Amino acid sequence: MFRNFSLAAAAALFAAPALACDGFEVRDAYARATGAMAQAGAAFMSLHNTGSRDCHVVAVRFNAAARTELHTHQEDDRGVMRMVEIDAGIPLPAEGVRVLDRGGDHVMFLGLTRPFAQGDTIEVTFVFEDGAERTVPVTVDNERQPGGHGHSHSHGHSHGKQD
Ligand SMILES: [Cu+2]
Repeated sequence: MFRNFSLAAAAALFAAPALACDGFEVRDAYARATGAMAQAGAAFMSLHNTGSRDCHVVAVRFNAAARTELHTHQEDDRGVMRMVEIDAGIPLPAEGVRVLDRGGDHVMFLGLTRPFAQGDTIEVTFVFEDGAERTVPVTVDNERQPGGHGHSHSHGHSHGKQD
């Protein structure tokens, strides 16, 4: 139903931004420091688009890291799992869910300027294709075990992992 916008309708949209990612929600988010020196960290969560329009996460920002990237794991030609940046970002179709979990997709913080202390809340900003941004609180839980989904019951809803 959105394919046949009139120019007037499009202009109205720009005048009063109806953001494509109005339905964006982050659930069951936690972050942890990684590596021996804990100079890097990662965050895991499920990303939900509860809206009726597709949206697309193109970047993430965090103000206490030198760089923040969307990562996934890929197997290299020797069978070793390595982290790689997801250049294309994360598409979230209408009513879609994308689970970021250990060993798969994650938000990567490189060059932490302060340590991730257990129980801290950090603010992570998601940037969408249309320029809109959403900042969400993420709790630091360095003790969380892989695969734990807390209370979100989000098992089995991971879509579109890159291979
Ligand atoms: Cu990573």
